[in-house]
Amino acid sequence: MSITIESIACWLVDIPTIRPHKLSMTTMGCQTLTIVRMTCAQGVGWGEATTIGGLSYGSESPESIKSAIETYLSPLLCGQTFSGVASLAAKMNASVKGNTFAKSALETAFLDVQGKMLGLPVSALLGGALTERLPVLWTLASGDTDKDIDEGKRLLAEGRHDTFKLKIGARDLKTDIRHALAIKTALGDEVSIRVDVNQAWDVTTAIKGMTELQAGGIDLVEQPIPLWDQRGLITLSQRFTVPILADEAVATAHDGYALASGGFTGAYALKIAKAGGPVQALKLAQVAQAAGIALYGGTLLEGTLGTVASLHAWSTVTMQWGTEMFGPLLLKDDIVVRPLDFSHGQVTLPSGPGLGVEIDADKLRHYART
Ligand code: MUC
Ligand code: MG
Repeated sequence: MSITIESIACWLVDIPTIRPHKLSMTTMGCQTLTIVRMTCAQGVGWGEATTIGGLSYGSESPESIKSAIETYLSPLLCGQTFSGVASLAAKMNASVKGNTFAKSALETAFLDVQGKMLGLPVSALLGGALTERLPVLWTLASGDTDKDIDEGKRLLAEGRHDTFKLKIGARDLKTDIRHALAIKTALGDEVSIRVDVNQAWDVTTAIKGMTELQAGGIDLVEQPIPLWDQRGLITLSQRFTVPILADEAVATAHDGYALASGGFTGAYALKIAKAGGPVQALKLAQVAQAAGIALYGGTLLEGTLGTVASLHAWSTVTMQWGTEMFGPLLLKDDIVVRPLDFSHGQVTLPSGPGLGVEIDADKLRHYART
């Protein structure tokens, strides 16, 4: 049952987005996927580590992820035999601090090998899927209110999504509130609208902003203040009835425990890259469940490979706030043979051993940086 890692290859894959995607800290016109192929004595597995806007979102860039893997993690792991993800994570954590994005790609690739070897989907290795179809919202983030309304109406009419997230925080508060409430009014009462501020406000601005968003019927406010301000996030969560979704503030089970024991109420956004892989992300889910905090399946706008790795994990827990695993739909192309099935506000978890994803070697070659 043990797996011996023989070699690890890594590529930076640049894929344009279907339109500019505007967040509080950057506007994306292209997404860079860091793709990993792990060759083991027992078979080959694939993983992905993806962030947003170079170093503008998190502390690892696509280039630093590749460098951490090639310079430190690959020499550490190659030639070694592991009984499972626990010993793999222990080995990585003993010699490499942080770098959870890089570790996430490697944990994913290892799970892919293990699943293929055992003839089981990765979800089965993580406890077993509760569902094969997971809810998926869409983010309206063209940077223009009218364009966002048109896009939202089109996706509703097509039946593709019924829940939307808006990216705010780049502009002044009044403009952002006008933008969010105009979209809420245009799309109607039945449609759930959430906002993600990506840490752009201070507590004073958040109190003003959340008062108006709550009165205007916004359903969820994601990471309104900086990730370091745990006390502020707890206070806001207790002051408003509109719930707070902690994202950047909760990467690991330790963060989840600190916020919950401090009195936070609301929900946690799980992301495999923040935690160091699908198994590590589920440790945060367990802390949330123990504390009565709701869950949400988060993305860093990964391609199909990273999205599917997340879906296998998310399928094993109840996501009270659904998921945002729409990354592949924001990309003009991908590096897989079969795209995911997105329809009726949901995505289907691939079946088959491992991740259940087949890599298109020609597309990988075409989009990989040289
Ligand atoms: C984030 O902060 O949640 C998820 C969806 C989206 O549009 O951006 C990401 C990042
Ligand atoms: Mg977020």
